[in-house]
Amino acid sequence: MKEKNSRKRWITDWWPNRLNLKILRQDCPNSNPYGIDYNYLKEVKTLDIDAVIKDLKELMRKSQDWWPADFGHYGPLFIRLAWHSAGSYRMYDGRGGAKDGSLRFPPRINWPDNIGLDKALRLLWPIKKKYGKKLSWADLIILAGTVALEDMGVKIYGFALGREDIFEPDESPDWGPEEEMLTSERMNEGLLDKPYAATEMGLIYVNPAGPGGVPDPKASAKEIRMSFARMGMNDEDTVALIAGGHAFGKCHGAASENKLGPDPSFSPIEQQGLGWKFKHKSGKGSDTFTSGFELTWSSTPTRFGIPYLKFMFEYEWEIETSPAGKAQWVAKDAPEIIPDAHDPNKKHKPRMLTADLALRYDEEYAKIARRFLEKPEEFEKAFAKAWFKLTHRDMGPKTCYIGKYVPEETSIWQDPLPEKDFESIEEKDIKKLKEKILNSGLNISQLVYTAWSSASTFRNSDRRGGANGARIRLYPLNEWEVNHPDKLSQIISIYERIQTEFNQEQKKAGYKKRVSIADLIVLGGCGAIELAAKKAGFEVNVPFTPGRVDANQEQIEVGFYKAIEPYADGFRNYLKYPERFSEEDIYTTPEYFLVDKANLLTLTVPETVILIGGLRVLGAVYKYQKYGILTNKPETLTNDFFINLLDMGIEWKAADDYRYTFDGYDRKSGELKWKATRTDLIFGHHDELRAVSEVYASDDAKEKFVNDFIKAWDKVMNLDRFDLK
Ligand code: HEB
Repeated sequence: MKEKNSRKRWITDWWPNRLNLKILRQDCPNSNPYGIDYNYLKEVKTLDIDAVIKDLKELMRKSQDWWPADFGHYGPLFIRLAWHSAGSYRMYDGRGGAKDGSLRFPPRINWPDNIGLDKALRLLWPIKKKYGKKLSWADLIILAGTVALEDMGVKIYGFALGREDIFEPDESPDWGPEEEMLTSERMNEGLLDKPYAATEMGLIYVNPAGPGGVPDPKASAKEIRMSFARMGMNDEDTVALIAGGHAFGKCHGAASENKLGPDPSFSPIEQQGLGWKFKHKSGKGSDTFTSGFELTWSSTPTRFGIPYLKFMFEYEWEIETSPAGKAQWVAKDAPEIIPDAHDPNKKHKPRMLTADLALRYDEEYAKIARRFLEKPEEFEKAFAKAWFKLTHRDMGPKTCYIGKYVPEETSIWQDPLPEKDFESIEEKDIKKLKEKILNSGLNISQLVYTAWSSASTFRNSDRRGGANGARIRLYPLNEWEVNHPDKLSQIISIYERIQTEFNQEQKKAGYKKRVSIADLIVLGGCGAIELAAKKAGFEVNVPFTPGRVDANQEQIEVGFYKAIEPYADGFRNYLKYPERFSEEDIYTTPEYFLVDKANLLTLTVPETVILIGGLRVLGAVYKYQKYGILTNKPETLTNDFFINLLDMGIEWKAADDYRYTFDGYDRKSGELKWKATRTDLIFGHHDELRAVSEVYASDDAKEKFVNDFIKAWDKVMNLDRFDLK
């Protein structure tokens, strides 16, 4: 069976090292059954959320025979569903998370950590069915978990709608190098490789049984701290989340894992997408296998409270083996005070996972946990707030939140911006300001590079960054190596001078129009491109939409922006560690990082090609080095990059030991003509990228090149303009 199914059929099976561009054509409009006119954000605004909440509360307490509810309440299962939907978020690339409902698809639906969540989704189906296009799975999953918390006694901090579903797997995240589930090859000297946050393949965060299955609570604490930090959670958030989450529900491990069927994708067709059929007695209710642990933490598993924390510190803990053979901890000398999930006449002792005991045996965690135990209101508040962050942190700025339960308060991780208390500049101001910028002594390369650097901090994965706010001028983005920290402040001070002049003029005249640095940075790029097009013989207008505001330093989440400093950016021909990638490992090559970045910028294959070709001839490359500037007329918007790249008169040779930089020689004269990196040459090497490059290198494409470049540029400049959408 295995052999038959492993037949090589796809191009990626035969040529696994070929750069895969698939992630640049995900979610194409024709895979969404609602069609291109469908606007989820508009639909969900008309949703009666209180009706959904009422339905959810009823559904949670109505046990279904096909999958009976533990303790008569599906709440704990729905909380775990929401947590596993949100919890795969990692801050380095903002991927994972809850915002698109991708938990419904492989790989996530098949992860061993998500066993049982296939059932949770099916339990919610009647509600999804009832509200159809007005309520996405992505929103429903988080709402279900949040309503479950409320129904079981948590005072909720807030909830926002606005997560739009995808209809195919999101293949953009690099989930790890391992070929087997529940293995780990991602740790180096005690640190997780970037961008991962989970310690093993197929886990949301850490192994519940301790690192590599070794039941050592202190070592588990270390893993938890590293792992949760990569989701942007500090110690207090982390303790609150774990103690709050495990106030509810139970672990399932009634019998040996040997009896567990395959995951949903590997399951037989008649199971209709449900996986992990458990061939032990009834296979459901008290005969369930989800994790292999068999325990309930709290004496009130469907009521929020502190029993979890109380028992943790009250009892001494002893290792035992679950019926499924996994190591877990039981409270020594404790009475049987824990209810059974299905038999009212049965009672159990308190039990814990190794990862739970991290909260007791790690000094820092224990301090927080003891404080929560003494001050339950503080605990509840911290939990509710951390839950809100967990479940909303990939949605972007508050302008993306919808519904009546959006909290008033603003959080730093929402990339807050000041209120716009002025009028935007108009056509005639734009013209004047553009001229001023072009006469300020800054050249085309600098203007384009700075605008691109500002706007391309955006990433669609968690909708953070972007040109609005002009964060690039604030710490720590102003110290990112790729942003030219030594030159950037001079450029910004020129913009500040222009800004002051304009705004003072306006003020004096009694007008309310103001211009932001954020707008000027983008405008400078647009003006420079118009000038470069003119030099190439084309009078064009580069669209510019004003209205951006400037963030202040207090609005910057410094730790986050420090952590996400880019180490590779093909659009600017930047690579921090050329020595670290290997041609053998496609997921570490500069060209892979380029595609990865293009995906975060929501670019298509043609847009990626055209932007590279344009940025290179404009000279907007890291440190304004020669790499990729395949033209004799730099700062002129020609299609020279493509013409010279595809020129058969040039022979390319590796110029360093890492094979990152290359020299292009004239075949006849042997003269060195060009310098380039892998992120340039990939456009001639890769068949699909070459096919698009050919279009733009053609004699009939000079004008098309200019127009298409401007269109793609405009798209990037406005990626974060949620205020306009
Ligand atoms: Fe949890 C459950 C682990 C965190 C919430 N968890 C569970 C389990 C396990 C775990 C193993 C069991 C599963 C079954 O079913 O069997 N967790 C864990 C870990 C961690 C966690 C390792 C890290 C440290 N959780 C968490 C959080 C939350 C949670 C954060 C939220 C907030 N969980 C939860 C719940 C549950 C669990 C609710 C129950 C479910 C039921 O009942 O169904």
